[in-house]
Amino acid sequence: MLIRRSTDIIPSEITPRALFEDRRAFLRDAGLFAAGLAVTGLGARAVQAQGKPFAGARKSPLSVAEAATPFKDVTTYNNFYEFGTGKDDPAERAGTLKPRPWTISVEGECAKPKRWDIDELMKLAAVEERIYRLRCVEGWSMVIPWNGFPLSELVKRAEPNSKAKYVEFVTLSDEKQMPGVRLPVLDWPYVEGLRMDEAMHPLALLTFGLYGDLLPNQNGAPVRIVVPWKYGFKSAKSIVRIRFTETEPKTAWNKAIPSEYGFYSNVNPQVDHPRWSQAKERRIGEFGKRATLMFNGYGEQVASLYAGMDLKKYY
Ligand SMILES: Nc1nc2c(c(=O)[nH]1)N[C@H]1C(S)=C(S)[C@@H](COP(=O)(O)O)O[C@H]1N2
Ligand SMILES: [Mo]
Repeated sequence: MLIRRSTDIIPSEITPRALFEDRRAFLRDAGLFAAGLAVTGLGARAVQAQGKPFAGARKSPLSVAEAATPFKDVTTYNNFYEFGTGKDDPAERAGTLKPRPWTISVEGECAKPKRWDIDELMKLAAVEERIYRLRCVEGWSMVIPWNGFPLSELVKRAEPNSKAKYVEFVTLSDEKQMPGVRLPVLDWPYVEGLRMDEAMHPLALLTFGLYGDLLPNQNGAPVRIVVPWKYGFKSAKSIVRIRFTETEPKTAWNKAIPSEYGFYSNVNPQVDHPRWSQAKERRIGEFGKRATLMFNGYGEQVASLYAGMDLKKYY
């Protein structure tokens, strides 16, 4: 997204990556083999308890039946500007983020505000495996097996009042842990938001993990949201505050470039970004392009949220 001219946009970064896929597949299989040996030595449950807290998570029927993007790509090709604007910056630099101890404050227009400890919050509801498409506004996509539970579970506990029309999400902004926030790339902290009915939609996921394990720092540890029918930037990482508001939250990308990034930011192949088409996307790890789907393919579930709205105006 950025502050980048359209001539700078990517494919050169992506194509060579695909050439490494074979080697990655080999390394992955080798990893599975090693895990197999560990199971014999320690017992499956011990291995699971040691490394992968969500390995046994219930598989959600809301998952897509598409091949997941390799773990390596999911965890090394990231946008997390608090750690720099390069795709490999987050994986290289997010080691300074400390995901424990961590609290997340739920506040604003509600009867039961509360500061949650992350480990207490993770036990609030059953963590599922949800395999979702993620479509970045830049024109690439992935398929990611997330671990989390519906955001609505947390929202309900707070008992939002009748003034609560929107939900705001705020990311940590600490220059000791996040070198990128020393630069005025965005007006930190990173802020995102949803309308209340969007936040209550069963697809909106409060996310603690991916691929059965706790979220890697670069993917937004220890807790983020994932809103699969919207462009990826709506899915704020490493959040410390959730606030119910009467007015539409001022989101970071909308403040930075309002003509390019609206509040809604639903994936929409018919509404182009001012600097490029949104009709197609490149699935990371694949050659060629695929058609981008309305609402990222979740139209059957979410289109009714926007009935009667002009989606060119509310981009
Ligand atoms: N706090 C914060 N959240 C963020 C971002 C960011 O820069 N900062 N980038 C967004 C963008 S543009 C995308 S595409 C997704 C990428 O998520 P992933 O790296 O887990 O695939 O995170 C989103 N959440
Ligand atoms: Mo993105």
